[in-house]
Amino acid sequence: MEFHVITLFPEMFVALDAGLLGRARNQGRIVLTTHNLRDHGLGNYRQVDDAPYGGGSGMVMRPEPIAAAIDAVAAAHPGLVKILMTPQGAPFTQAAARELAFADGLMLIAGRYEGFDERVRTLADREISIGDYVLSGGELPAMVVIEAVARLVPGVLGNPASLDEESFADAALLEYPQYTRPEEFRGMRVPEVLLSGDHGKIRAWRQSEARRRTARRRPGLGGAPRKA
Ligand code: 9D3
Repeated sequence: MEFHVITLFPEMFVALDAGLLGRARNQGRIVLTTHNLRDHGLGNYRQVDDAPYGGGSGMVMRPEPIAAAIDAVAAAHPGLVKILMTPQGAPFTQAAARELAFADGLMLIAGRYEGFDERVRTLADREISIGDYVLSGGELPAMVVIEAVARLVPGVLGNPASLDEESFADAALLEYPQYTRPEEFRGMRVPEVLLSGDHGKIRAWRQSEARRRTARRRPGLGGAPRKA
């Protein structure tokens, strides 16, 4: 699967050299290419932003450089799903990641400043936000989408069994509590049931812990309504 990012800060994407994704890229399972929006900037100063019509503080991304960048990437790589990263987009979820994983490739458009000229929206297939908090640009959100989608590409994740577990888990409940060695840490013991070797009992304990935790922390996430 291919990921193409249009951005003013291509250097930020070195973060994706590390870990699972770095390995998948080395194996050729995924391709990540950044495209510098500045290359399509206007005039001697390669301008990509301008003051808002109607006044107000801050700068807005002009449409022409973005359109030129999108057209250049689309001409070289046909069939990419075009995604505008914007605080006004649809909230990004695991369900959205699963949908996007079917695409042959994604084009992610990351903005800076106070946002895009409204006409830029017509150039994208969809708009995504990663949540209701204010960031300085669309780069980190684009990386979040890339990581969530890439790990669903066959062969990228080391252990495909954990994919099954999570597709079922994210539908309904939070994870049950997990423990590893040592048996006692700072006075806190591993629950006795996990040391019992009784796999029926362990399964039942994990399910009830997952339900309890979900009801307390995320009422409405498949769990019972919150208790006082
Ligand atoms: C001061 C008005 N701001 C609205 C809350 C405008 C604004 C804030 C932040 C305009 C752009 C940005 C930069 N953010 C993104 O480009 C962005 C983002 C985010 O900030 N949070 C969650 N998801 C995303 S996707 C792109």
